[in-house]
Amino acid sequence: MTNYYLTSIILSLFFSTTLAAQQMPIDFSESAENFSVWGLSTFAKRPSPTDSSNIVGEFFHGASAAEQGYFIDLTRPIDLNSQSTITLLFYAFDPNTHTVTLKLERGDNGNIQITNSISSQTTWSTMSFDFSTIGASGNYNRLTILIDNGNATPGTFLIDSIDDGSTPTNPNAIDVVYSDLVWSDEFDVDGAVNPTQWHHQTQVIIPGQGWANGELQHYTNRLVNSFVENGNLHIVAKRETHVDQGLTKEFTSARLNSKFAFTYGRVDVKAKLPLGNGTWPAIWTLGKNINERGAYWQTQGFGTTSWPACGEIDIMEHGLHAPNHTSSAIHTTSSSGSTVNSASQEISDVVNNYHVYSLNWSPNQRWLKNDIAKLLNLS
Ligand SMILES: [Ca+2]
Repeated sequence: MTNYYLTSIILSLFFSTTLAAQQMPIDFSESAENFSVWGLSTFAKRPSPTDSSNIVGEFFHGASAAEQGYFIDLTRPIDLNSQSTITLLFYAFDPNTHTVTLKLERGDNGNIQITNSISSQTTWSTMSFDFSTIGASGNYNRLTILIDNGNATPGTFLIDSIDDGSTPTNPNAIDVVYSDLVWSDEFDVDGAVNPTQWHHQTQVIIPGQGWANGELQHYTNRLVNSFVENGNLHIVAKRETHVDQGLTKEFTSARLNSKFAFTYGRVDVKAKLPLGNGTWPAIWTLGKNINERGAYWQTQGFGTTSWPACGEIDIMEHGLHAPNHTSSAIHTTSSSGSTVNSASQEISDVVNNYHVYSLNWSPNQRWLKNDIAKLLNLS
């Protein structure tokens, strides 16, 4: 028999799936500062010929007049309303005059571009692109570079310090720190789980079969599977033959839904976890609108939306990876099941150590973290 302690919070949520990318200015010192290419172009990073400690971008223009170029998608858009000029450093190995086109795409307005010429053999030269000269404004999320556009002569060029004048922000900073306590359970009254705070979800969600994810257990509302003792919620998975709803299962456990829903805020859950084959403790959230049989908000008339359109934020799961690797994930219509929006991390002895597993969900961020490190942010 394994004892473990967990809670689950159900909340409403909305979703977007933009993964963290890169922000201006770009000096190629960060691993994410990579340009994507199309056509015959290639991109690489290398030391500057004039300063081996400075990493710069190497842009190769292929031997074809076919469409080719380079682009990078930005986490934080270029804002032409506050700064209209973008500068960069350009380096060529040959004495010829070259054109550099800076194109801004995926923005508030249509795509815009400025082309300038330069000859800069074996020296770094500053190029300036003033988008106010073409009356451009608004925010743009993609920066595209074309070198010698339409020219069939191959060449290798270096670029560094692409700068729109903005101040970089720490992409790992939590933008809103929530500190007003609005709901909690410290599990300080021994006995049954507080029914004003918690709903036992026991009705199988797939009639005649059971639960999703190949779960072998029945979830029950019996004290043997969930109870409060010595300041802890205990959720107990047991090997026992149990018949319910016409289904015979060889294991039992408990699944609790909070009777509290919210949009934005922070959830902290302090817990110890079980270890061993077959255990899969989870602290997770589902949209309040999920139309899942027997789920608390479904029984209250809010179930309108199927998974994954209802959204799901998994604060902590254990058992999907190596022992002591807890994971976090977000499921949306664009990525669910084996979602790409997941991360795992080894932490120390999840069985004997309490760790705090957290979600910090602001209008612009959804951070999933534990007391050791931040795991995943979808902005
Ligand atoms: Ca650099």
